[in-house]
Amino acid sequence: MTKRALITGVTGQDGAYLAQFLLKKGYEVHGAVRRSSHFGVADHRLRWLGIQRDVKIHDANLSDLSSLIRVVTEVQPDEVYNLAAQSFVATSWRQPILTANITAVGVTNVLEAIRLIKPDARFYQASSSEMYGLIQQERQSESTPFYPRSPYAVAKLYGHWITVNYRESFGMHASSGILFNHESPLRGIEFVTRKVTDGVARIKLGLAKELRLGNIDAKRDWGHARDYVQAMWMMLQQDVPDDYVVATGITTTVRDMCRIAFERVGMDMDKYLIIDPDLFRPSEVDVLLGEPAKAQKVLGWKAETSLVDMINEMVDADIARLAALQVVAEATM
Ligand code: G4F
Repeated sequence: MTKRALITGVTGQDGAYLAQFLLKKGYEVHGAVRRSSHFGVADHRLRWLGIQRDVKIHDANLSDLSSLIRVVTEVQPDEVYNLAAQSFVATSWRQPILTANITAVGVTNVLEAIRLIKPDARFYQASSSEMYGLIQQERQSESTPFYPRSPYAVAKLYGHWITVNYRESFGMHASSGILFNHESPLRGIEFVTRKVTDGVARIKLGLAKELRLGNIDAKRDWGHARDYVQAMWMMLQQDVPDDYVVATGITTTVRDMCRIAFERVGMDMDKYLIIDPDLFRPSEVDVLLGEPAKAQKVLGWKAETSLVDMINEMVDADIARLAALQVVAEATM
């Protein structure tokens, strides 16, 4: 029997990689997508991976329970992956209520739709290492206490605990993946790795003269999104639902990540990097470092891609993308 998966946030970085991974496994893949007047733009990641015709798109919104009930009724999924969120930390201070409605309460809406219509469906919640915030242990594992530092992290913490609660209250197969930062050429331009690789590519091609960043002393545990979506699927293949940290176990400063990107194109970072105080956050998560031992032991999962390989892949992709745009612009002049 062909398995059916429903992915909220299928047009995002993780949604696109997960859809590709599940299609390769023979799944029928459905995506719940918030209606937008920009859909031709919104599905660009599915197009990049060449799977836009293979994913069945449904119109739904995480803040509208009735739309989720309709989609779950139509799809009758075996597995539901809740990846949709207002996921940019910096925006969460400017739109805290929207962030709470989507990133926190939206999780309950998805869980309710499943509980009412297809209670045997397996559920994955995209939890976040941002929940550790002001870290309480040097390496963060499933048992490390949380201390969120942004409206986004507070909302994610709600989503995490409501997932645990539905598992314990209703016996649902609901798992939460506490994913540390994960990036790729499909990462949104607002996140620091992609901002850096796009910026370096622009400087290399003569399209920009500088790169402005905020707190480059922050440290993150960065892995590749393509590796991380596999852990999501592995969680839902377990007999018993549970929570898992997904990380590389290595932490690096934004400064050093940036240096790797400049080194890829043979340029000196110090000539182009400008620190902009406006890009600092009201409260910062200074350092994150994951302990992925449980995921490795129980799921057999391990991060495969090094930070250097990932940043090189991203810089190369941004150079290719921008060079192609330049060719089109010149041809139409
Ligand atoms: O790339 P970031 O915006 O990612 P952040 O805030 O760590 O959150 C990401 O990872 C989380 C998992 O831990 C996800 F839950 C979340 O949805 C998102 O995917 O920023 C990383 C660090 C921060 O410390 C930030 O202050 O980079 C620092 N930074 C310095 N200059 C910058 C910049 N971040 C951005 N976005 N832009 C800058 O110019």
